[in-house]
Amino acid sequence: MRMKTYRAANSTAAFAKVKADLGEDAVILSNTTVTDNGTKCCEIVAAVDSTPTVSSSSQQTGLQTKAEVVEDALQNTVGWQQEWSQIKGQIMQLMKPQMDPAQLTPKQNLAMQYMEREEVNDKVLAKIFCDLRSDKNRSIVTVLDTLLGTKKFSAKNMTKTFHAFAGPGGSGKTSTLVRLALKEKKENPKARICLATADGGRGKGRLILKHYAELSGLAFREIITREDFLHLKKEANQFDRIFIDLPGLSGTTTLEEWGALYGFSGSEDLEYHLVLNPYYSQVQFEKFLEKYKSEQLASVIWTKLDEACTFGSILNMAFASGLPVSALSYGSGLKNSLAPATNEMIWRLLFMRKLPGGDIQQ
Ligand SMILES: Nc1nc2c(ncn2[C@@H]2O[C@H](COP(=O)(O)OP(=O)(O)OP(=O)(O)O)[C@@H](O)[C@H]2O)c(=O)[nH]1
Ligand SMILES: [Mg+2]
Repeated sequence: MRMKTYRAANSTAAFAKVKADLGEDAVILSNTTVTDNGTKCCEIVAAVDSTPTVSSSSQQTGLQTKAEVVEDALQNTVGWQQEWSQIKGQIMQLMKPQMDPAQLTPKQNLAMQYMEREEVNDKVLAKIFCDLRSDKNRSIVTVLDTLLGTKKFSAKNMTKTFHAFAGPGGSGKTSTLVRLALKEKKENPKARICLATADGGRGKGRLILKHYAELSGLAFREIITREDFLHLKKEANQFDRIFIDLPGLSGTTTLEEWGALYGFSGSEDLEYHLVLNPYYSQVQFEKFLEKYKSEQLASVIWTKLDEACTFGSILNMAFASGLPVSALSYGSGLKNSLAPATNEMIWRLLFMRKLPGGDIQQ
């Protein structure tokens, strides 16, 4: 067993070093906050089985031969998941010719065309088609209501104390958190709200949170390591709600791994909200489903609706994940740019491209 110590600004950055150096099989032995030259930082001790995994030639030269590169790639990518996804794709191709428009009423066909225009994927289209075909009088909205749920992001609906905002880099996590916190403070000035950042490595997000916390009389905390989170948990009874800003997770790091590193996993009073934009590709959405899957994931928040051309991904994601949509954001400013989600808002987006603020998206 090989043991090494890593230091970085926070656990996310230290963990990235561990992975880059020791690989995916590294085990974290300790994760603590230490002081280095007067600045708080994270120290991780990690270990890995010392059996070499690469050939001796590549160990000596630090380079892999062509054959080794191909071997590595094949080993890592051809998993059963990919095969299954290919099989599903082929089934969908076989299904398509059977989705005969003659089996639907003209109104139902028109609704199907709208869904295709919005880039609703084949799996969802097949489900909608089958449901409509079984009942000529059935309206598309009643079918869509079974595929997508909403849960308005509000103090009443979101009863947990800790709400952490996860998602790809730049998706709008920090802005969403600030908007939701300010909205709650406005609705209930007595609410004891804390803004916490676990994204210390990226200066901008941290400064924005600190700024708005100071400006609006909210508490501010920094989570550099697991110890800081444990400490925040201990003082949680001072707050009605704690909003936590997470970093965009790089490379192969998953939310579950990240959550385990910081002690979020298994915290019953904590839930995650996944912040996404509608214009990622289908392949990216499939990756995100894997990367961000967690039993603590409670909702999806869609941002940058004002920058999207189609909105089918909202339905695709709801169908694939089973998660409700909790909020919609449609502008870069912090004011008048976010609405707690309702089904009607999403149907207006899909059929009329009408944003929650009332503008029509071209
Ligand atoms: N047009 C538009 N811009 C938005 C929206 N939401 C956020 N933004 C902008 O998107 C940019 C990134 O937003 P952030 O909130 O910093 O995103 P983030 O996910 O925290 O980014 P990282 O912390 O870097 O991963 C900022 O310039 C925001 O103003 C939106 O609904 N519409
Ligand atoms: Mg951020």
